[in-house]
Amino acid sequence: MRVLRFSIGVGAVLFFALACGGGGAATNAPATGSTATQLVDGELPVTCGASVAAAQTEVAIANNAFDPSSVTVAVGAIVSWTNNDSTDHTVTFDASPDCDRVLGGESIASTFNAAGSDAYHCRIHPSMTGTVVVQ
Ligand SMILES: [Cu+2]
Repeated sequence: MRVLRFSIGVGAVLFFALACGGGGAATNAPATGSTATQLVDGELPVTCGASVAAAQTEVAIANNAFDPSSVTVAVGAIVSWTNNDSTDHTVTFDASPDCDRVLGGESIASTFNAAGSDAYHCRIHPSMTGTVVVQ
């Protein structure tokens, strides 16, 4: 604490800030076993490029439509999209990111990092829309 005592006023403010910071960190510590729902700094609510095999929820793409058009998943869940059409489609989130093309006959998957409602569409066929509700 000697370093902080260059001025009584500044020292008191620093001491107050340190005391508050320590108390806040302790109170805000997540309960044991709970799932973290806060995004890491700079992390998007959706991350593209997850393992299709690891997906817990599957959305089919057929006849220029997402089926089902709305799914509800838990925070941290992986959702896959399988394109059963012969034409390409995209899974593009309205807010971001754009998870790019799903070639005909292929699959992609994304991870949902935060609670909320993530609307998406196909960039090539704007009438194709869907929503992932994350709880
Ligand atoms: Cu499309």
